Amino acid sequence: MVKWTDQERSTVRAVWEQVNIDEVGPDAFARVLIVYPWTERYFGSFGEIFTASAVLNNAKVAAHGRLVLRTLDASVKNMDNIKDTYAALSRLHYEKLHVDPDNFRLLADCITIAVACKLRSALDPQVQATWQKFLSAVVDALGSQYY
Ligand code: HNI
Repeated sequence: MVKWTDQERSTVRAVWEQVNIDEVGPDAFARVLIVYPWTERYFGSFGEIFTASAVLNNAKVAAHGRLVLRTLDASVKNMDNIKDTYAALSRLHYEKLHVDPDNFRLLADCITIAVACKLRSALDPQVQATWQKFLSAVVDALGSQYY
């Protein structure tokens, strides 16, 4: 289990309070599809997502980005039990969606970049380090049911 200091807990909460899910979710998810185009292969049902502008204008991409970010709320509220919080989601991505777990880290990095674009100097290096420790715990939890 990941250990958190009080300072880390309050930093993660403070970052999360400033995250607008409706902006950061679509931005982060569009980034992962554009920057790492092989991730498009999992989203055959989303229609045309083969150019950057198609990705940025696709309503299903935006909706999925919001959905992914909303899911993060559960782990911000449950920092001592992130693994259990995501156990079912990990199984779904492994057994049904067959998502390569390396992609979780790529999306986590795109979430950090999207957050940085919004928070700017408030995401100073120390805050970024704590935020990325949190997302690493999420990434580990999402990979925890892969065998
Ligand atoms: Ni992911 C569906 C959460 C990363 C591919 N994903 C979901 C759902 C949630 C979710 C919630 C909806 C589940 C349901 O229908 O019950 N995904 C998350 C989270 C992360 C993540 C929290 C990382 C932070 N998913 C990824 C990545 C990929 C991915 C990196 C592939 C590159 N996810 C999918 C696919 C689906 C999905 C594919 C099904 C989409 C659909 O609607 O068809």
